Amino acid sequence: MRTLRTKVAVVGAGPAGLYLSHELRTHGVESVLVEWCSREHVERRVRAGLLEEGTVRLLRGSGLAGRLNRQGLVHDGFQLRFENTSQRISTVSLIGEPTYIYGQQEVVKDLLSARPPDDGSLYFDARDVQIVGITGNNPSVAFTVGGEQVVVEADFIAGCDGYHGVSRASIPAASLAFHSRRYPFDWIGLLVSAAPFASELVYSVHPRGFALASMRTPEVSRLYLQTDARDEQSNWPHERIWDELGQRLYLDESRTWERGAILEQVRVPLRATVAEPMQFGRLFLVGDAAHIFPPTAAKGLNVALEDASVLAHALIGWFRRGEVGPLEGYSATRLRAVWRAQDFSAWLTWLFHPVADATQFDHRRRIASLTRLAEAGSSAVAFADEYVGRSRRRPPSLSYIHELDGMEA
Ligand code: RFL
Ligand code: PHB
Repeated sequence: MRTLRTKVAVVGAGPAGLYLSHELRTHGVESVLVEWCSREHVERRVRAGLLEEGTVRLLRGSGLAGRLNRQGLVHDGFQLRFENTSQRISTVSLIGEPTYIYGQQEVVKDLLSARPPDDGSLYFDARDVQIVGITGNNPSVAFTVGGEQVVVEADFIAGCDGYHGVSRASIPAASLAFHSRRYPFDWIGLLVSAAPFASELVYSVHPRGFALASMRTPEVSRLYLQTDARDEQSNWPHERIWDELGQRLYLDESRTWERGAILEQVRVPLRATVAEPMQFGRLFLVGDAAHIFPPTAAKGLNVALEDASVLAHALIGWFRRGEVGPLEGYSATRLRAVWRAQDFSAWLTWLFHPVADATQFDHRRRIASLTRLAEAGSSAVAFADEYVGRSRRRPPSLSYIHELDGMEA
């Protein structure tokens, strides 16, 4: 058995864990990262693609954006299609901020290549990962790798191990509120070797269901299609997916659309979860380990990196300057941002996805809401603020009424 000692043990080498340990190392705080998959798997996992301005700023500020600056696609806005029309919503015109397209696995590759090679602080292929002693001052992460038992003792543990990880499960159920909502639809997601459907993202709301035409590079498309959660995947042969995408994207019959080879196909259940609080003893939950968003508003990766940045700087403050406040405030600070993003994601999910038993009333109301967004008024400005994530970066400015006494009836 091998025992190591570090300041922060990080569980999970997704974007949150990798970014957290990168920031810690840059500021002189050592950490050890433990991941149960292989490096190749982690680098190849295709997931998010849309980065908010705040995320790009974080990556630039950490010296991680060389390739992102060269290869990332900057989008001033997107198309919103409904009722056979296409409206352009320009977030740059509305609030002065673009969004960026750059694959999550590229962010992961950039984070991995920024690490010093083989310095012994990163373990892939870890088995039987366990978190021990989070209520004491010496928590640890135990695992086996290549048949050897390893124990990493630390001052703190960062649980960055996603929705299915061990971190959240290590917190006693009585100390954690776990909120969840399963939406009644899934997405079928395709990664396709073909030029993007349009130069910007197309969100399309059709009575047959929602479709999204996104992209990864000028040569690779990312396409999504709403399906009922109970609908068997075997009901969706490729031909039907392509036909349905064409109809839902209001594809002009005169236009030929390069279908391209399907490189990967996934089924994404739409769900939302929040674990409250995001800290228990010496364990902090970060990213998908603490919260999942339905992918509609593309918040998961952006909020995960924001969590990692806030926690990194709270830990740096603790180790370098003895600051207690930011670490104690981590959970409350992040939950405010998390619920804000959940609220927007839920609202957008219901707006974009017709349910199976929708009535004409529901349909007309949905069109009225979409029209309001397309009108470039205050609704569109508020929408753009949430879509690019700017609203989460503003400090809260509510004037709370703490006392009900003395209020007029
Ligand atoms: P991750 O990426 O899940 O990483 C967790 C890591 O922990 C490892 N792990 C363990 N390691 C050790 N021991 C254990 N017991 C472990 N259990 C798990 C895992 O192998 C993995 O390496 O979580 P993280 O870092 O918090 O990052 C979150 C993002 O991955 C996620 O929120 C986004 O992908 C969500 N998402 C999107 N977010 C956006 O901001 N913009 C988007 O455009 C966007 N599109 C999407 C998405 C998610 C999607 N899917 C597949 C759910 C589109 C889709 C289709
Ligand atoms: C994606 O490209 O994966 C993507 C883009 C925008 C979204 C959701 C997913 O709103």
